[in-house]
Amino acid sequence: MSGKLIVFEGVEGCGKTTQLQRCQEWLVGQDSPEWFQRFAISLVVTREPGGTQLGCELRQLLCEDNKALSDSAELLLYAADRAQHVKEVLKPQLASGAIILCDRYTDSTIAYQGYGRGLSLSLIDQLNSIATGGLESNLTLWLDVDVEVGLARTKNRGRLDRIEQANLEFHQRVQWGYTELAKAYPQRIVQVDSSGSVENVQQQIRLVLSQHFSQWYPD
Ligand code: T5A
Repeated sequence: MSGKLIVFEGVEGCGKTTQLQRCQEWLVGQDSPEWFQRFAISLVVTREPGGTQLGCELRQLLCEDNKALSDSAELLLYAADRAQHVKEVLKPQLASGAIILCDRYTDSTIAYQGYGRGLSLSLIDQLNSIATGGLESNLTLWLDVDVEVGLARTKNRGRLDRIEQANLEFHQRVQWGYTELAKAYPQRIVQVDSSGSVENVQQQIRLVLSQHFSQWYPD
C-alpha cells in the first residue's frame, strides 16, 4: 500500500503548525479514529524547511536575520532543502505506506518566492519538479486567514524571523499566490477557514481528513 502526503500551507501565523500537531495527537492518541487504527497506518510528521539534518542547517540560514541573502539564493536554498527531504524522507516513507503530515511544501515556494518575491513562476515550477521528481501532495490544506490577523498572531509570539519581518505588501502577495493556487488545483487544495478558534479550525480539518481517508482506504 502506498502512503499519502498531506501538506499544511498558508501565510505567516495561519496556525498550520498548531493544527498539524493537533492532527497528530488526534490520529495516534486515545481518540484515534477507527479507520486509522483499522488500517494500522504509520504516521510521519515533518516540515520544510528542516525535515532532514541538511535541511535543519539550511533552515538556520533561511530563517535567521540574514539581510545579505539574495532572492535567487533564497529560492535555491529552499529547492535544496526540498530535494534532500523528498529523497531522504518523503519518498521512502510513502513507499512504506505511511501517512505524512508535512508543514509546507511546493506551494510555499510558488506563493513566497513566486508571488511574494516576484521570481519567475515557470523557473520555480522547473525547480520544484527537479526537487520533487514529480511527487505531488495527495491533499493540501490551505489554512486561510487574513494576513493582518496572521501577522498579529506571530507578533504576539515574540521575535520575528527574516521572512516574517517583510512588509505587509509582501505578505499580501503571498496570500494572493495561495488564492491563485487554490483556483488552479481544486482537486488537491482544500481551503480551510482559519480565522476561528483553534478548536473550530481543527474540527473543519478532521472533517476533511475523514472524507479523504474514506476515499483513500475504502472498506
Ligand atoms: N518558506 C518556506 C518560503 O519562503 N518558501 C518555501 O518554499 C518554504 C518551504 C519558515 C519560513 O519559510 C518560508 C515561509 C516561512 O516564512 P515555517 O517554519 O512554516 O516556514 O514558518 P511560519 O509560517 O512562520 O510557521 P509558524 O509555525 O511560525 O506559524 P504557523 O504555522 O502559521 O502558525 P502557528 O501554528 O505556529 O501559530 C502561530 C501563533 O498563532 C497562535 C499560536 O498559538 C501561535 O502563537 N494560533 C492561534 N491564535 C488564535 N486563533 C487560532 N486559530 C490560532 N492558531 C494558532
